[in-house]
Amino acid sequence: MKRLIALGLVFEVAVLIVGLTWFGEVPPADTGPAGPGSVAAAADGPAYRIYGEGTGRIVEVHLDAVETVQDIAEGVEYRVWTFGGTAPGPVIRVKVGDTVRFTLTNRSVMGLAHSIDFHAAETPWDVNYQPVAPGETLTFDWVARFPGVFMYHCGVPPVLHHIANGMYGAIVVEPEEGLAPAREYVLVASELYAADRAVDGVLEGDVAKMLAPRPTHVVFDGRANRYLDAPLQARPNETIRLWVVNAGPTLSNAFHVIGALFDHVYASGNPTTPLNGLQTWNIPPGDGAMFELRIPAEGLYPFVTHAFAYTGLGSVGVIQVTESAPEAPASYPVMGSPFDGGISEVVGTVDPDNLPGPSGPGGDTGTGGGGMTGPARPWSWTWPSAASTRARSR
Ligand SMILES: [Cu+2]
Repeated sequence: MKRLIALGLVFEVAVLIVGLTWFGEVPPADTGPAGPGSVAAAADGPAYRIYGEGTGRIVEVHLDAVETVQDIAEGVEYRVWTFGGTAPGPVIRVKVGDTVRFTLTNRSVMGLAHSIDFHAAETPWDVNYQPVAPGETLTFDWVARFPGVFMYHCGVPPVLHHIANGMYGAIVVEPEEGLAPAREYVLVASELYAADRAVDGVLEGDVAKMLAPRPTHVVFDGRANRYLDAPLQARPNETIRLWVVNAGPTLSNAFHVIGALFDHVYASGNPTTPLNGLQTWNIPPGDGAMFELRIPAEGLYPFVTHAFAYTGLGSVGVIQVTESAPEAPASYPVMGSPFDGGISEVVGTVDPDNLPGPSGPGGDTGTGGGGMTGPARPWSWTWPSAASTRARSR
């Protein structure tokens, strides 16, 4: 009899459990579309994305595609193809739910078609990521639905040439509710493939080296050892947040800080994907990651790609931890300079009055590989904000 009662109790408990499971509260689905701006919250954490048309806040972003000359190393002038006159292009910052009203104007002086591809966007490639002819403008809207740090780049074939020559940048999409305050920097890793000989003091891209791949420079923010010469600063024990994009075009970046560990690494920079206590994180070309670290002691902490065949080609910078570091910015610009980690507003836009005319025939039409090496170009000008106009002796 006792056994029967015990069995009955077990049965009732089992029914109760099944009932609770069956009729209990179902966590919100995170795999399907819902109403405008709805949040796909994980059962026990923040949203990794939103659906719908966002908050309605519109952020206008206008980039000009233009070729110019940039110092990619001490005394090395290189013909960069750019968004906004710099390689990388400006650091863009928006929030989840923002509508990015994007305009691309192609001010190519080499007669090249250019295009845009935002890794942060969901938008049809066959409509919005298509080549834009010189002199033409393309505008489209997209909603930032995923937080993180994302590459943007030109996608005109051969894409290898357009990315290798500098047509990329980073966009940070912060969660709508923001993140805890931190000292933030945005870094874009890439490699360059300069020809052996300069034309009129300027090196152009070498397609054979791109294909090998045999980079001549591996850099953060468009210049070898940029932050060795001008270290990123931070104070002891404050949270340093590094948003890092690897533009490639081909190499991975084994991101590592010498003398420190990462408190957290967020794949693709998505704040809902934390990993704790890591030493090195590999960022493939076309991806990004966000790193948070707190360094207790004053000193110099180099950040490198730990793929050491490439480190010496310029892929090293320094975080200088010092009590005397200036206070971290309270906010960061929507369009930030790529040459200081995105902390100051980008200065100026491409001035059409300073642009020379088209270079005539021989440019890359977007379907072939021309226009990168060959005879001297019939123009001579530099983007006003270029770090230097120093000519390379040859
Ligand atoms: Cu392009």
